Amino acid sequence: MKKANIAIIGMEVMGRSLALNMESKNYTVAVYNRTAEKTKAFVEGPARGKNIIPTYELKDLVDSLESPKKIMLMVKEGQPVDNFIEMLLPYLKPGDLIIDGGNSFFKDTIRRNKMLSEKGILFIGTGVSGGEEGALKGPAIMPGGQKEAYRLVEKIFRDIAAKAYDGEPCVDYIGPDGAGHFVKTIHNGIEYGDMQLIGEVVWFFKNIGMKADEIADIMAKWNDRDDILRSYLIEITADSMKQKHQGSDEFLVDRVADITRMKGTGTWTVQSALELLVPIPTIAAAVFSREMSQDKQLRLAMAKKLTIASGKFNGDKKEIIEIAHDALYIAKISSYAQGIALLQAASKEYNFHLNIGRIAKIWRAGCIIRAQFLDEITKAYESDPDLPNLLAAPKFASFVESNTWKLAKFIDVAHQCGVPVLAMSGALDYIMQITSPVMPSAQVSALQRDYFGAHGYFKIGGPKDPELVVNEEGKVREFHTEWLLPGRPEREITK
Ligand code: NBP
Repeated sequence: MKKANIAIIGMEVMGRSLALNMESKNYTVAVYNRTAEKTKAFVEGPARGKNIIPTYELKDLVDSLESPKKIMLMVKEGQPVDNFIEMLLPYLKPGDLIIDGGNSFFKDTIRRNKMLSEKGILFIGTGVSGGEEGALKGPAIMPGGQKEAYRLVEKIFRDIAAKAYDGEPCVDYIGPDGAGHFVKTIHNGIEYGDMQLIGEVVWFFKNIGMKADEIADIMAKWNDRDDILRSYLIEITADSMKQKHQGSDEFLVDRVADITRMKGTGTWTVQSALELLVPIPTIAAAVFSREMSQDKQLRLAMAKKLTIASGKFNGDKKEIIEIAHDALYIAKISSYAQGIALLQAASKEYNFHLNIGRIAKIWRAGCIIRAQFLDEITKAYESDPDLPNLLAAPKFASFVESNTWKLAKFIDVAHQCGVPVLAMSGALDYIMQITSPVMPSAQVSALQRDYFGAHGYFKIGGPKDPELVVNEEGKVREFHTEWLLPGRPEREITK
């Protein structure tokens, strides 16, 4: 019997779709699932007559494979991944490869990679983005692990990956051990930001009296424009807003509860940002907004206790729609700038050697954040790999410089109309903070910390000189005021 080229463990939507995708590209795929009925249903259903080999024992699964063995796990992240690795080990030889294609926590991937490397087993932790349809027709794939491990699956991954408009497969070697899963996590964090920003604009439109189909038309027009907002998420917003509630004339969106659930990746993005000291206010606002959305009972109760006064919109509707477009445009740049800054910090901390331009290329098709705009990010980092921040890329900087007032205006009008826009506000304040040579809030809090805790402070040259005061060797000088002593003398702290 012909040996299989690759095995997939986990016959839920992702595993099944990937198996069919691989088979359609002429690979023979062996499959296995903990619950045997799912394997059976798959091979007797959508996989019937295809080069897909069902197995019901892990030993049989491994035996059915050509060497070196390549086994891809598409199971729930966490303990199930460790369990399968443990159960597979007795059947594997040095040089064989395990691939974890689920949404695993990147630190687990680093740990698993180390443990398996010590046994000579290769390990790839890869992000696979695009949901069921992506997995079936072409996902964006973000593999991290040993380079020689990637070489074993490079052809398969390139064959099954989504193809961008220029024909390039949306897959590339990301970096060592946890790099792939980290990048997938931040991809999802950015996706949270995109979804929240669009949600805030849509809700604002609804609040100024627009109907769902009217909003759908605006979104469709924005998607047709040849600019930054043309993206899958705008496209599906337009499409889904038109959907009617079954059996009635109401729009489905007006009957869907305001509760957005989430899995791990958004939270992991924010946790990483906290750990690496990288501000990501828009993405964090998206996670916090989902948390608030889930506390429906609290919000229902609070609405009865407290009414926040809000005005009616009486401005020019056409004008505010244009302002909202550019506001969303800028907020999106800000949000991606935050996500990329986090990728860069992690790259340094974990030696991932991430190439931002190439990562943006992978995201151009197949995944949820796929968008034309990603091409601009690639171009920005190709022409200047040392960009201090995405916002500094000339194309984005010039737009942001002349249009940020629109984001401020949008936020102002939304607040006046009683529409919370946490992510939009985070996007604006991020731009304002990152371009402030002097952050007034920080000056005040530095002084407070020294007052109550003798924590010390640095100095700047003066009201018109924001540069730090340094000594002759170029080292930043640190000071403390003796707040409790008469005359409050200042002394320099030497360490
Ligand atoms: P699920 O995330 O729903 O996982 C189902 C699979 O995990 C089944 O094969 C199930 O076996 C197995 N499993 C579970 Br649950 N607990 C197990 C345990 N204790 N021991 C062994 N196996 C266990 O499937 P999915 O939605 O296809 O996603 C697969 C992976 O891909 C996940 O990590 C997910 O986060 C990631 N992902 C999903 C999507 C998506 O759109 N769904 C997109 C991108 C990435 P059973 O059948 O015996 O219960």
